[in-house]
Amino acid sequence: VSAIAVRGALWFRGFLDRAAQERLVDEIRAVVAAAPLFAPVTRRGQPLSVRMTSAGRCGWVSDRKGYRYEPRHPDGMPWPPLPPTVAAAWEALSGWPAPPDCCLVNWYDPGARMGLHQDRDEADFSAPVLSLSLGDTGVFRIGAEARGGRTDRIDLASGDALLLTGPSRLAHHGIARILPGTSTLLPAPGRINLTCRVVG
Ligand code: MD3
Ligand code: FE
Repeated sequence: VSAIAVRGALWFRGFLDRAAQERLVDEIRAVVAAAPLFAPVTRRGQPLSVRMTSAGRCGWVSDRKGYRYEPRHPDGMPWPPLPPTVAAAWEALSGWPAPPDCCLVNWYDPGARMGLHQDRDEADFSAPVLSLSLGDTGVFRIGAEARGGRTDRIDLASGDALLLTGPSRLAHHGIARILPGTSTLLPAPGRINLTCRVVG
């Protein structure tokens, strides 16, 4: 597979073919059945517009106590195991000698977005982050490690993989909007993003 480099991030367009995308959707259905999507809120109680769950040894949560990785879902159950298609993508692309600790599942309805932020809740920034996109295209923006400044646009389509490695690992990034009607993979408009992280 060949990659396009954008600000040090490696973009693998169409990494998952349609059959693999369908298999992964089924695997995510099983994850969500075991660990339901929840609506995260900020410390101030403001809802994020995405809904989330996780798979793997730990999961990312945000609530009135703040945001952090936790070994259990907010409802108390352990997170389900990493889906096999996710584990295979990580082995193929990450170059990291161990599996990820967390696969965060973000569900975007057509109006959802994610503001520019950095991912800094992990112990070792030398470990890459891998993102897999399913369903409607997300307009992704990636900038520098420093706040402010310009950002570059990447339209993350269904089946695309993005590897955040090296200098891109601490880049500011976000999802500006979803482009509804750009994919037939899911039964309803929306987007799923999976991010695999080594939490430490
Ligand atoms: C760049 N998710 O969950 S994936 C997140 O599409 C997050 O749901 C977005 O940002 C989404 O934190 C973007 C691409 C991505 C993921 C992690 C990164 C880009 C990143 C970590 C560091 C730098
Ligand atoms: Fe992020």
